[in-house]
Amino acid sequence: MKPAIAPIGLDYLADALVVAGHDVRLLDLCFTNSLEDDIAAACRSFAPHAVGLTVRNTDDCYFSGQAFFLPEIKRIFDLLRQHTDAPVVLGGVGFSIMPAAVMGFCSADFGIAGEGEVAFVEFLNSLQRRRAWETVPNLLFRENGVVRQNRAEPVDLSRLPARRRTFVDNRRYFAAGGQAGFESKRGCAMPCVYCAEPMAKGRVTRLMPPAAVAAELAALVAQGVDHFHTCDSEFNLPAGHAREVCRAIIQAGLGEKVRWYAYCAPKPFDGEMAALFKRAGCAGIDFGADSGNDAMLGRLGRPFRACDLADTARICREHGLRFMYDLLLGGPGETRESLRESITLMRRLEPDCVGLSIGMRVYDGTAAAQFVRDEGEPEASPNLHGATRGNSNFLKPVFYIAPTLGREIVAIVRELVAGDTRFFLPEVSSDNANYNYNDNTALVQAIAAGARGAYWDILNKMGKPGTN
Ligand code: B12
Repeated sequence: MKPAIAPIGLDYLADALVVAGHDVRLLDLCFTNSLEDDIAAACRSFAPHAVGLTVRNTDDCYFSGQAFFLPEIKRIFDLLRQHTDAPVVLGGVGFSIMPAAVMGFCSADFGIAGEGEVAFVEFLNSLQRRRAWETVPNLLFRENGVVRQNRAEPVDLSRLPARRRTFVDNRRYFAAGGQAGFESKRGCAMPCVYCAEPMAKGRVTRLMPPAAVAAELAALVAQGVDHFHTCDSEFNLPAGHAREVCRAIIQAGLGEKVRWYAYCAPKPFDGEMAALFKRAGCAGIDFGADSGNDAMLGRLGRPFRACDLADTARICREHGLRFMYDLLLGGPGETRESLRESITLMRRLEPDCVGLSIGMRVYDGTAAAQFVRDEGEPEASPNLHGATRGNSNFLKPVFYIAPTLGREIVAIVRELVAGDTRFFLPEVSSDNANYNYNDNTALVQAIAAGARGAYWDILNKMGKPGTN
């Protein structure tokens, strides 16, 4: 994927494994020239007792891209199998959204769904001591050919070892990707009907101690990295913790040294929070707005309304925070009128830019998947687009678009946007300056030339949104 995003899941995992006494090597295939050579060399020189393989993304979740990455990941998995007899364990957020289906696709024997810090250590310990692994939390394994999944055990983040973040070459990723990630919590209890994150991260929110978040940022600053993006589902939920994290960053003297961007829910958000964000180095916010139509917001399970979006715009402007809205267009009940309402509201609120995602990526286990199945046989549904055949578990990218709009939605949205350059249109342009952050040439070039920060802000400053 380009720009290259550092695999912080592996950085965190490696720290936990080392503290537990394991000898760890990271084989980072992101910048490889030959998968086969690098895998063969690593298996030969290190001779691992186990291999963990992270699956961050199964696909790009982008209607006009529909890139599906699992075939390439399966190739990596197969190469590992060729070069080592050690068990290969799948993990990562993409894996954790649909663990049994990804295990099936890769013909894998083991997987760990959700957080790896405790479960992977327990799995390795049981291998080492030749104990049975059947009780390891979060583990998926095969029994008589059938995939079994153990209970999930949420990790108490305050008990994790300090995050030193030294396994990944964060400096190199920063040069190629223009930002690094950090987490302040895990889990999301929001009821958004389409979202897979509660399945992958759990519905119970668990918090990192604020001082530990600041210490992690300081460790990255020492590595020459000073632009960040939050890796929480929503940074401002719960609001009290977001404030505490900001205070810890300020107290650590980092507020002037770092610039960070956050995914935030439009509510709760107030002037006090915005002021703290700003003092702690926040450079911009991406609000998951989804729609400007209240009925659509209700159907999507969002607990705020269009008037709350107006508040976020005013507050961000008052506090000098750059901001954007992400819209998810085409969900159940969407009409030309609700589309018009959303685009008109965006124009009126004048954010720095607006991201347009067309079609709702359907994930098994979500309320949206249930809704799609209730409408009838998914394979025969005229409202599903993308991989509709032989994809009953929705593993391959498949998108729902409301029946009154269908594929015409792209043209309708383009017409409504009417050349307003603040909008990222949902299509791919000739120089690839689009809202898909996968394989985005314009972004890669801008970062190589020194641009840093959230991708929407980099594209925005280049004057790229909506130019296609
Ligand atoms: C922040 C974020 C971004 C930021 C990244 C900023 C940064 N510098 O890191 C930005 C905005 C750039 C981004 C972009 C994209 N993103 Co994004 N992103 C996220 C988000 C919110 C956090 C990811 C993260 O780092 N989490 C924190 C780490 C610590 O967690 P983790 O990786 O899951 O690792 C833990 C476990 O999974 C496990 N684990 C991990 N690896 C392994 C390996 C083994 C062996 C084991 C045992 C365990 C294990 O242990 C780790 C520690 O507990 C996730 C959703 C989420 N809540 O996680 C979406 C998410 C990963 N993104 C997603 C997508 C689709 C994208 C894009 C492709 C979108 C697009 N088309 O533009 C791009 C890709 C960009 C690129 N070039 O790589 C999807 C992937 C869905 C899927 N089906 O694969 C997600 C899940 C969002 C969603 N709900 O749809 N993203």
